[in-house]
Amino acid sequence: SVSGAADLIAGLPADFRWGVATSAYQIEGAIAEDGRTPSIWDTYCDTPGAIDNGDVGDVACDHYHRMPEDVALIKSLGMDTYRFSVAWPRVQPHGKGPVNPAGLAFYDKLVDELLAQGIDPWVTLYHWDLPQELEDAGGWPNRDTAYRFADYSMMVFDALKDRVNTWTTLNEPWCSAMLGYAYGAHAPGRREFPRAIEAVHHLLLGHGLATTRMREASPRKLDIGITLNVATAYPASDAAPDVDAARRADGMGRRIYLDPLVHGHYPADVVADLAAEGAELPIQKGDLELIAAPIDVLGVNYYFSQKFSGFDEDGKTTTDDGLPVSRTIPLNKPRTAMDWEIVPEGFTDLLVSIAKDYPGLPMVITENGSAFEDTPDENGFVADEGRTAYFTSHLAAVAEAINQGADIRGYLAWSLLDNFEWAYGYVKRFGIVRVDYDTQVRTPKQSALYLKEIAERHRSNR
Ligand code: GBH
Repeated sequence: SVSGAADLIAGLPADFRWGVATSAYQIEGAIAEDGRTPSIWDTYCDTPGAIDNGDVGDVACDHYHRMPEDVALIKSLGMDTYRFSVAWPRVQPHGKGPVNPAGLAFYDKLVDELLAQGIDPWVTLYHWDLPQELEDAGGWPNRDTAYRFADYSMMVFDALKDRVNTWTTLNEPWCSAMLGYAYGAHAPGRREFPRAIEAVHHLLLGHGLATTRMREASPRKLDIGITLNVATAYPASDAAPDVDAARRADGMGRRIYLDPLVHGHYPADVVADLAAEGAELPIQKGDLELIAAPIDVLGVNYYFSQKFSGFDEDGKTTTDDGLPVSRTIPLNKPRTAMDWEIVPEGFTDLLVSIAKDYPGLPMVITENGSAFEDTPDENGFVADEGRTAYFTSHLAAVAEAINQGADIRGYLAWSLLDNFEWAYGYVKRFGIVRVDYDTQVRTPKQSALYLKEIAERHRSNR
């Protein structure tokens, strides 16, 4: 129900954006068409045991062939913004060298289709699908990848800058670096902690190089930024080891990105923590100036928050390796199908803390959403109460953060469609629109109708 929506939207700015987000590999399919080469995710999907159910991205939502229908769907849901990502292996198949016009043409048509429907296109240049050839050359731990990313970014930018006003360089560099190179949970599946820290720096360097070059080539004032996955790290108690565990989690999750982006230096406490683990950020002269190139918008992706303890189950504060213990403690909240706790107050606390620590940085929520076990009726309709309630409580959390002074300019729901949920395959569904993977039929869920109504009420109020 939309009762309470009036309160919710009353405090939102008049020009607040409403939209939906997706990413290329999660929806496009068509992995070998029009000159596209494999990305690290194609390779990872072929690794036995990597993806639940043995799922792969070969077809996904078949968006590559159904793009106009999907744009019409976005329009029908009353959304004014669509955030999508561009697949690097389509645009520049070898990760270096010439542009592939056939691959670029898809995004050219997508932008035109969006503009024809009155939807503002928001381009993310990198949402995790590194060309496999660049991984073979070392991937993000290799400094050269940052320069390759900037070159690729300019190919997309030059083609679309006449029509696209809002640009995100990277989606969630934490995931690329840590899930990909430290924890082996995402492509390319490596477990090499010191290399992952090198990846962190090279991702940020790639962002800085691309931002600087795009800015120089901007035909007019464009909004350029980066999207981070960030959360609130609560200490389990006031005890010093718990407070320190929360500090370390916040350092590796939030400040290691935002401090260099906004203040031009890495946080000293995080650098010291990394040194204790035998890892170092491979900073060269001039890197930090590039990374701190001014951005116009910070994209915030929020799913949940966690509580951290510095004590293990036996009350010890040091591991066998001599490192401080870091353990997550349940907040005892209801959970989604991802087993993630539902923590809307962590969203408010996060947004308020960013506004305080990094003043003057406008934010847009570039992803927020949840997976639940969906049960379609005979028409494919899903009355997704859980997902709808999640949107309500998290929109209220955004409104509360604005009320407390945070500068938040919009909200993009994750995701338009059920899609390839990375290592979880197709089992976990984040869509506000159901996808029947046998027929590719799309059916808006209750949560989509709810967001549509909220957006329309907000628009008619202004
Ligand atoms: C987003 O990532 C992605 O941008 C999007 O593609 C994806 O579909 C969506 O979320 C839903 O998963 O327990 O150590 O992993 C969010 C990734 C998930 C990263 C939660 C941080 C918690 C820490 N985030 N994760 S850990």
